[in-house]
Amino acid sequence: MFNTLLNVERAIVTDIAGTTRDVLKENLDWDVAITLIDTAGIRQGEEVGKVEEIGIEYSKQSADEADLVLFIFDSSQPFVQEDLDIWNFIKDKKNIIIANKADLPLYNNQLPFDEDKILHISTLTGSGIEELKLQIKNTVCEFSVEDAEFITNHRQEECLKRCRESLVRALDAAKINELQDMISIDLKAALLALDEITGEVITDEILDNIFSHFCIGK
Ligand SMILES: Nc1nc2c(ncn2[C@@H]2O[C@H](COP(=O)(O)OP(=O)(O)OP(=O)(O)O)[C@@H](O)[C@H]2O)c(=O)[nH]1
Ligand SMILES: [Mg+2]
Repeated sequence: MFNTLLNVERAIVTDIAGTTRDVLKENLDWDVAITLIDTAGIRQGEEVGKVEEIGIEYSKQSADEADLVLFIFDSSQPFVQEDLDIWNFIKDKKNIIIANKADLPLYNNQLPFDEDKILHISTLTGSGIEELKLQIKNTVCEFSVEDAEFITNHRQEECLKRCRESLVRALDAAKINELQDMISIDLKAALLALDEITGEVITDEILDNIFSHFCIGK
């Protein structure tokens, strides 16, 4: 699924359970910026070794931190306790329920969610993938409206404008193959402008600005 969404063979795929161990992260630019993370499947048993166990721990952390979890199960196989445990672990997070391997005969499972919530797809044939991409994009767009922190004052607006100007300069410089050092000056200026909003650097100017707007008592 990771490879299909990225359109590139990035993750190793085999028919051996426990193939993915490390956390793989890639950025997608589908009009909105998305970081896609692939992690180890969460499972138990004697065959789970030390390395996979660490991978599973990372999986749980990643699921905890993610804004959206893609819950993928194999619709051609019985939905077992292990699947149910993973579902229970993520069900309170924003999620998309994906039944993969739609190219194979459907196993008649009792599932803990409504049939109309399931998106049937096949990474093999590509069926349902466009619909999945749309759902991911729509969910992410909802976040940006619901969860966005809006700029709250004129100083922040000025910082963002300066950031934009620096980025445009950097882009123009890159287009004419300007020296990297020159481009990086503008990129750094863009970062500094953002840092003034996030509070990572405090310049004298910010302090002057704050002091000119607020009366700070002794
Ligand atoms: N028939 C069919 N096989 C698929 C499909 N998607 C994946 N597979 C096969 O399922 C197997 C497991 O795929 P992986 O992508 O490695 O699965 P995973 O969930 O990442 O597995 P782990 O990394 O081991 O946790 C491979 O043999 C794939 O070729 C599909 O849509 N249809
Ligand atoms: Mg994998």
